[in-house]
Amino acid sequence: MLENKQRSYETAVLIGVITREQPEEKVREYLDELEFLTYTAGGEVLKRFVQKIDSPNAKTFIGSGKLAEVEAYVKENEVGSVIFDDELSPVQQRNIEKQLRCKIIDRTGLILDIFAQRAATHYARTQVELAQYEYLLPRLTGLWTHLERQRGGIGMRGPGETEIETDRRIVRDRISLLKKKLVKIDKQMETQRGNRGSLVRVALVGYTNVGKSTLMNVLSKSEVFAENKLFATLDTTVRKVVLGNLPFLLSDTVGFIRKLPTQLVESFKSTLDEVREADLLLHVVDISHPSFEDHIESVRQILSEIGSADKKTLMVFNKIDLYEPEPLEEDDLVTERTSRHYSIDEWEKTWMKRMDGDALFISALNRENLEEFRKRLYREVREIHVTRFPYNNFLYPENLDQYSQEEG
Ligand SMILES: Nc1nc2c(ncn2[C@@H]2O[C@H](COP(=O)(O)OP(=O)(O)OP(=O)(O)O)[C@@H](O)[C@H]2O)c(=O)[nH]1
Ligand SMILES: [Mg+2]
Repeated sequence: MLENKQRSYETAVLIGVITREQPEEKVREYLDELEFLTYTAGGEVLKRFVQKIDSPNAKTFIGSGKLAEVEAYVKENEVGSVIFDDELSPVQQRNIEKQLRCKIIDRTGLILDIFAQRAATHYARTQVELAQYEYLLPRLTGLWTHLERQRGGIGMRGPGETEIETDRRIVRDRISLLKKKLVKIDKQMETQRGNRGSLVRVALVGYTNVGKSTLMNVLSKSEVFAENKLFATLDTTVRKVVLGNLPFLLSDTVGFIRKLPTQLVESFKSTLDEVREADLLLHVVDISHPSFEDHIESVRQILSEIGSADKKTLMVFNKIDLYEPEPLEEDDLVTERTSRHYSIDEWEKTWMKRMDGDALFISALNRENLEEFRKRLYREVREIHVTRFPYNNFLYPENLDQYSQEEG
């Protein structure tokens, strides 16, 4: 479970539920994201099952009729895993597993699995391993009760309980060992960050796959790994960037996602410290994504969880090259015109207007509007820089243009 192994391709079905809080349209978007996560984890989705329920069934999450339907499909198509968009309780997971006889994975488990696959450095691996064990611990009881029932109580109860206690103890020991290891690495990282002096620090934050690493590469002319899968970046990369002759540090870090497992937020403490200690955040948004407003909300929520909600932030709306409003014919009087039909100009006049020039629209890939973005970033960094080094204020002109004129 804790190995960083390459998976071979695997078949999966997805399960989502429509409730009062999650209307059908939202569920469709959530399942789109879950399918992307599954693909990132090395799976192929054969089918989606959606059920409308008032509240989840305590024993099996979805109703028994729906579960029977899933069961028939799983048997017929030799499905490898059934993936739920919502978090399952250990009891639900066990019951469903017993009936379907294949792997049952929930959203948290899937995200942890991707993190495990992607963790490349010792540090990231330690962080993910800790999160995985914390996810596993409450589920150990469940696993054992399940076996106990299968084998019958008599004669099993004694050793059974000992065994589960032993398992739990091993996991707890491992957790505390990993925590100690992380404290040690965190200290080293802290020292490293301390050694960087008082240069202005800028951090790229945003939902996963929005183009943070691509923007980092464009700005710093470096080669950070970027690809069209989720969580391409797990480790933080820090680069020194010079705009005009103004130097600052830019960091690229792990992407956020809706319902990012709390175990991960905690164990990625040091990675997220980079964000916490930044002077300025660049919140990158994929404006071509239909749920980009929800993504902004998820990111803001995580930022406030790590105590960084009030930081100075520039909103960078990326992928404008891909942005396409939904078409609406002029003679179509039936369809209501919603934000899905907005052009980028119209978007700029919505709540984005209140951001007072703190919203920028770019394409990192096609290098569109990058000059404007650089200038805005320069102004922002300069402002922080001159409060820190007032005596060499004169070195940095108010406008980045003055450099290009000199250079030109
Ligand atoms: N069309 C288009 N694609 C872009 C743009 N910027 C980035 N991409 C693509 O979007 C995908 C994700 O880019 P990354 O830079 O890896 O995104 P990230 O935010 O670092 O993602 P994680 O590290 O996974 O959180 C890649 O396939 C990029 O080529 C853009 O402006 N336009
Ligand atoms: Mg990245």
